[in-house]
Amino acid sequence: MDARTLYIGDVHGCADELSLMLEKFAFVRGKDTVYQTGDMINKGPDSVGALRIIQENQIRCVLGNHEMGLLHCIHEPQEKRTLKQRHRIEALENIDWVLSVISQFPLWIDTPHALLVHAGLEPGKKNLSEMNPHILVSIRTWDGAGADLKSKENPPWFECISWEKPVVFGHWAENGLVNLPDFKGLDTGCVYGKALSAWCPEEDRFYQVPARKVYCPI
Ligand SMILES: [Mn+2]
Repeated sequence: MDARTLYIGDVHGCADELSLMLEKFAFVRGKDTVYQTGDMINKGPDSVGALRIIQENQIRCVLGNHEMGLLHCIHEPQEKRTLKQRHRIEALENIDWVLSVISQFPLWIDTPHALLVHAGLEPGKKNLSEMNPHILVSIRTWDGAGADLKSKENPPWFECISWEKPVVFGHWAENGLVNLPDFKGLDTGCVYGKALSAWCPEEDRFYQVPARKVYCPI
């Protein structure tokens, strides 16, 4: 079989499902190329285990809002962290190693078949380097200004921009799988008990692994 590519959606510590996904795809290490949409950590059962799988298999991830949030709050004085932030940091054994891994994640990866970004692109901008990093990791809908990134009153961001190649993204579990010719949305809420999803461009096929359980309430 020829070398293939796989883009995997938001993992949130669902290490078992990530392993099963590589099996289901029949991933060949050193031959196939695997990318991931970011939000590898938090909410789920085994963020460190999931990151180990990423490293062992040379999977390339982009930065999600959860990685960006951790990298930001780790530099804040302890007393400035919220209770939720403190709990999430405590849940990550081997925090220094986690930080060293996620600090390598870029905001986007321009891959041969698609542009990979965590949440989406900023409408109205032509160059990625001009786009607001907060928007790249957080956008769901577009209000015309970027003040509100999730109101359902506004259209999805991908109805407000065109790009020269398909865009692969995650971050919007509630919206589920997006399968438009130019936009592939892969967050299908594995950590909420739904499924881990992935897309192979050579086959134009989706792969899914059902969640073993509800790890986190919606
Ligand atoms: Mn996210």
